[in-house]
Amino acid sequence: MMPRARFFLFIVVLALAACSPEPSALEQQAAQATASALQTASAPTPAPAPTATPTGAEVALAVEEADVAYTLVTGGDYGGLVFVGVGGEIDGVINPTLTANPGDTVSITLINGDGVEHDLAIDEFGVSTGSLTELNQQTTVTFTVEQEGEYVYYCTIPGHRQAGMWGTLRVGNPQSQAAVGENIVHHPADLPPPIGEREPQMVRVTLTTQEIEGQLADGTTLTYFTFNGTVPGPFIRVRVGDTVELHLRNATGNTFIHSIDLHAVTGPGGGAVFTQTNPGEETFFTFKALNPGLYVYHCATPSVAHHIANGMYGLILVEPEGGLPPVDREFYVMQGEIYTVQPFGTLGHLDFSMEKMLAEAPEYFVFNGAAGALTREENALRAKVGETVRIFFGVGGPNFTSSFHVIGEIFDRAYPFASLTSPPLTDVQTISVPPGGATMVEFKLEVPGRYILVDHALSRLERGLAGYLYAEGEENPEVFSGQMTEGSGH
Ligand SMILES: [Cu+2]
Repeated sequence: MMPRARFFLFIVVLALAACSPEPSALEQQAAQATASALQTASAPTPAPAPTATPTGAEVALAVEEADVAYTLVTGGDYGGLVFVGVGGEIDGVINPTLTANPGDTVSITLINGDGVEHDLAIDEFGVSTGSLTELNQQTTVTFTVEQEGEYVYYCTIPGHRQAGMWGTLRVGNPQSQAAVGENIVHHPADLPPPIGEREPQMVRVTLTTQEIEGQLADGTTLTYFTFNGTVPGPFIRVRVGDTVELHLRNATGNTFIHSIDLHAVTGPGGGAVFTQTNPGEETFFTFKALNPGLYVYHCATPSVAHHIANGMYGLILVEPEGGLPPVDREFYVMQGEIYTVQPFGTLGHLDFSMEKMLAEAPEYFVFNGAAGALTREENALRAKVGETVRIFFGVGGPNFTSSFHVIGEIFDRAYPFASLTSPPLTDVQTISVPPGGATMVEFKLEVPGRYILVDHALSRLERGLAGYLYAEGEENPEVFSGQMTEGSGH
């Protein structure tokens, strides 16, 4: 269950909740702010509260009854888009981590320290201070925390959170909630070598569907459905004219029926009609690969979107006669969404949410199965300056189109919809890839450094969707140079 505040109140404080014997500059500023607030009596617009407007006595009671009380000032002496702690252990700390125990009543007083419009919200508790627009204006929110976890407090004014106005409210010892699962990330460099020149032949492919408690994020697990234990499943590579005998095993001990629909197949259901497979059983069918291209495959057992969202997708490449032009590096990346009952960032085992899937409101977006999977040292894409790179990119979905982009690079060649028999587009920044679709992009690395794979619908970056491509080699100042200043970097 999502943690919920039992209640919250909007109040203007009459006194500072946090004090130390020697008042700091920030505390003095806060005291002035209090006086100012009393003089002008300019109470901020209250958000809907479960109770009537509190009286002065109720306000005093709420602060007094708070088990923990914190004061934050926006910007303050430090300037910039940050919260700064006032008083006690957080005095002067930028975006301090606030702590509380489960069951505590927490009060947070927010002071406008820079005269710029700000607020403070914590989504999981329904907490919002409302806008503070004037210098020294202040307000206090009081709420109760129940479930252990780490929650983000932030300013909801557009751009402010991204610029740094956020911090953590830690309730209890959330690490005790952390869960460890299996690594389900398909390594982006793990794909078979090119086929190139050969005659068509018979190819046997065996896939095993596995239901796995896998690592979705640090401390967070999910019951994945997979082909061969990874997301995406194996990269299947055949040649046009090949006849493929595809075997599907559903691992013993699984709970669900699984199947496979390959978009490279000509025939009803793409194979799904022959492969609805019970746990512990095996099915097979054969198909002739008539059309070259890069195709998505996925489980096609109802609810199909559920099976896809939980990880059941992959790519099959049908090489054209003579193969693809040679490149130095090939990579395999797929995008998907994950729908969980618990909000993004919750530790522990997360449950699949049918409701959020039907509403198309995912909590996570992932490349190769897990939040930030391809930003990790062990999974990042790696190449050298001077090399040509090819990315086979597909969208499992089930629902969201990707605006695939590599920050800092331009696709020299992009194959829209992964049509490999049409001439590629050249010099492309971003390519649209629909669910159940794919693309092939190629580029040469001219400049060393870290490039970032994204969906340029960049809100998804904050829900786990990013990958790194490292290019090693000599600097190339003719193409790219500049002076690094403090705070720059990407
Ligand atoms: Cu399935």
